Amino acid sequence: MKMTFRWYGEADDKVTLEQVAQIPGVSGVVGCLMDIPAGEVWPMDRVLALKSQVEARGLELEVIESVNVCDAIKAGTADRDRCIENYRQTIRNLGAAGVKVVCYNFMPVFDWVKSDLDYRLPDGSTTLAFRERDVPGNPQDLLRRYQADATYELPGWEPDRLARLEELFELYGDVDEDALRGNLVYFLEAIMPTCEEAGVTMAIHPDDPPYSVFGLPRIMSTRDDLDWLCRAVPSPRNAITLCCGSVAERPDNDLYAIIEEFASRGRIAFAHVRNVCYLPSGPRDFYECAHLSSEGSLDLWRIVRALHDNGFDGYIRPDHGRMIWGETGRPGYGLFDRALGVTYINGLWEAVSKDGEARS
Ligand code: DNO
Repeated sequence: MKMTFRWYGEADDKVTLEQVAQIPGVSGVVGCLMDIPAGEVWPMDRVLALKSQVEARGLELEVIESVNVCDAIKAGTADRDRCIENYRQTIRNLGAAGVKVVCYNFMPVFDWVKSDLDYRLPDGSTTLAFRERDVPGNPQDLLRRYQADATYELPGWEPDRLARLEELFELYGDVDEDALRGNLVYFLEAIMPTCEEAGVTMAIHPDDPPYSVFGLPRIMSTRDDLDWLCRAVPSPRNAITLCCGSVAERPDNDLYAIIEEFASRGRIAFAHVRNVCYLPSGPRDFYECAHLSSEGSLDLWRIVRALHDNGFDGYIRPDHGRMIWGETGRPGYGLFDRALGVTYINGLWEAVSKDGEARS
């Protein structure tokens, strides 16, 4: 297991590489090039510049989150083959720079959806939350809310792309779940030979939340969806980002069983480890609490044990943190609470590994 920390780049992150390097037990950053539009090639010189910046701090750049898949590929429009060719070139460039895992998602139009970016907890910290009754019926309203709240561009909510929201919804007009599945398989089959040559594993992020929002199809929400994907494209380069929060946002998903199954099948390349706290206001309502089990609804010890005991040897990162100790920045991605998350997860990992050794 390698512990990593998501970092958006010098121009896009308040957190510095020096700060990341000072968190104990972090081997590398999960990097990205925020300014390259989905569908375009990540130029080799930019990738190498990022790599040397990260390595100069003694960190590795082995995971990228995300190389976003453009809407032409997701919706299967005439332009998709050109975009897929660009995606292939990006994979070659990343592989040549030593990147091992690329996280991506296949959610139409929006990436994650939350109703609140600064839900206030009794201790004064703020966090992301999802309260169904507070998600506006019109996605434009949600977009406006996000734009008013956020000083930093939110991942997956690129303003230039979302300025064309109506056009995007039209693009997906005829795309139902089956068509979306077909487009995902088309994309993966086209890039797998390149991934195999470049030594890069694609790790799909589950839907967040794991059900349809705004009437758009979603196909990576349940255990059966993950199983379907692994069978449809059997290459070991086709894998999963097991995002505990996203999976558990749907209480009928058996998170621990899903981790056990897909870790033992060798299909989890990357794990986003976090807790959520279900809210009594609705069956799907929750907020993102501190990582500690006692703070929320998930058992982080069981999560870490399920990964460890089923042979997981990929990358972990702590997931969204609260804003604590007066910190401001990109919602979910401050330094302090995520650093606490790293330390806690590393502690659990040490405990389960040493327990395992002591037993054997
Ligand atoms: C949110 C993240 C997602 C994730 C993408 C992967 O904070 O978990 O934006 O990075 O879905 O493509």
